[in-house]
Amino acid sequence: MNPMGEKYLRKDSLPFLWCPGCGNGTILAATVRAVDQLGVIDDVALIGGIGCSGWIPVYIKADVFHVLHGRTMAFGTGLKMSDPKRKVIIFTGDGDCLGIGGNHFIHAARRNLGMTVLMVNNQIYGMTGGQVAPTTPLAAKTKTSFFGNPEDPFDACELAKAAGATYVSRWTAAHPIPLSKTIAEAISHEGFAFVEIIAQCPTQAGRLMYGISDPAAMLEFLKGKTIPAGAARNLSEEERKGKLIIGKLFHDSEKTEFSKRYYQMVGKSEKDA
Ligand SMILES: Cc1ncc(C[n+]2csc(CCOP(=O)(O)OP(=O)(O)O)c2C)c(N)n1
Ligand code: SF4
Ligand SMILES: [Mg+2]
Repeated sequence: MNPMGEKYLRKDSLPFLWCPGCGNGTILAATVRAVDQLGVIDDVALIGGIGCSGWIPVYIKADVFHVLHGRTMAFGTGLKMSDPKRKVIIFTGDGDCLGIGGNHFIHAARRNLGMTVLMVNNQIYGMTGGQVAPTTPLAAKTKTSFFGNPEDPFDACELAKAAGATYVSRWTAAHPIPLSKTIAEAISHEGFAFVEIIAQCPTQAGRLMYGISDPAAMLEFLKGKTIPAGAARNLSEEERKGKLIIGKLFHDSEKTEFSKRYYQMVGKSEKDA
């Protein structure tokens, strides 16, 4: 095992439950590198929802909570408000975050609550067998949209920004190095930081939607759909259609983080929390 694995993985929880070539392993590695670079492993609280992606924190030696489906941000809110010094990092699937957990998500963003939300977007409900998700592309075939998905998907980054998130970024599992740097930046951001990570799910999304079950081919496919945010600014709406705009999309470092604002208003120091 490599030194990072030795240092941070719960070896008694291995092997990973993920399918071979799943993007969640890359996201776990990118998170561990970010936490190691910042030297904050003792300050983090890692919260995972229900779904394949919700298992990412379970393998990391830290304070970890594996909570109800869609309730990561509800748990994170309680945790942050009672212990504002904690660096709360949330691992949530696209279904977990935008489907059942959609309401918690928009309100945590609206409050600019200090947490890092890593939303793994594999465009499908992976763990339960490939049902349509709020991120499933229009016309895509899944187990529950056999004739094609009649719904338009959410743009999670636009939603986060509109709701009040103060740091918004999008990468894919095919960009592990910038992803790790972004996660470090998001953890260092005081307010609500949202990182959407487009990840390959060869078993469900790959097979059902794209007819690609090879993880490497799926990664190449996703990479081919990306455009860096800077370059995308010069493209027309038509040229951007169907593309994934990657990079930092929004950053406001001025707005006061919620727990700080709350403790100031009630005249208490957050140290008394
Ligand atoms: C209250 C509740 N409703 C439904 C489920 C069943 N369920 C488990 S995971 C999941 C969806 C997982 O999809 P996503 O959040 O995108 O995570 P992924 O597995 O794709 O990483 C569902 C519907 C549940 N566990 N609890
Ligand atoms: S079903 Fe998809 S997301 Fe879940 S472990 Fe398998 S490849 Fe990964
Ligand atoms: Mg999913």
